[in-house]
Amino acid sequence: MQTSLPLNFEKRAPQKIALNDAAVFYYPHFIDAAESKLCFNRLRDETSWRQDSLNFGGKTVLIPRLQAWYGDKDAAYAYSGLALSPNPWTPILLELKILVEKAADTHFNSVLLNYYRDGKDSVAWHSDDEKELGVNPVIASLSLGITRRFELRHRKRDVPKSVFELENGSLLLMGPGIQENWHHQVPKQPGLIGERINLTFRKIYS
Ligand SMILES: O=C(O)CCC(=O)C(=O)O
Ligand SMILES: [Mn+2]
Repeated sequence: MQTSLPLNFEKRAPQKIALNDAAVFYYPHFIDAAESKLCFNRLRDETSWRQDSLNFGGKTVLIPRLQAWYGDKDAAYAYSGLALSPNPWTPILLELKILVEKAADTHFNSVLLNYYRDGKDSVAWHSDDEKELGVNPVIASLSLGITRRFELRHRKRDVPKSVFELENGSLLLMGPGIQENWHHQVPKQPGLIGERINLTFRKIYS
């Protein structure tokens, strides 16, 4: 494949996130700072961002972030009630996909991009457990831009939340147990200035 970016894959030893019923690994410097900046700028400028909305009891509410869905033609996905058909892969997304596939040791056929314009943007509590992701999916979550808080809340047990920060250039690998046993969110951080793009690489079974 022809590469358009001199991506330097810093495959450092991942940190295991201490959860006894879920496999989650964090690579703090998966992509170095200079390349993360290049990727951020290209993704911000080249992505077909959508401002989607949801209908809550007859009221239309804007989703508090921009989103985009890319992938193989047959990777159709319904996310929060939205039927998204994928845009075709772009060169930079294909490069990033190959990098994260090496770390995750699996193949992905799609990626959901979220663009958080500032601390007022967020994603609410949810788990990525839609049936088209299969049982115990592996999801690889790449973060570019400012650091945002990531919170995990147990779905079944009354245990403390697990809270950590997703830094620029980091990769969070979410494996067996995490979607089944935990919800996650990126909470609003009012007053926080700075943009972030997150990419979650997924495998959709159609
Ligand atoms: O932005 C993030 O770190 C998480 C995004 C997320 O949970 C999702 O797209 O399902
Ligand atoms: Mn999610």
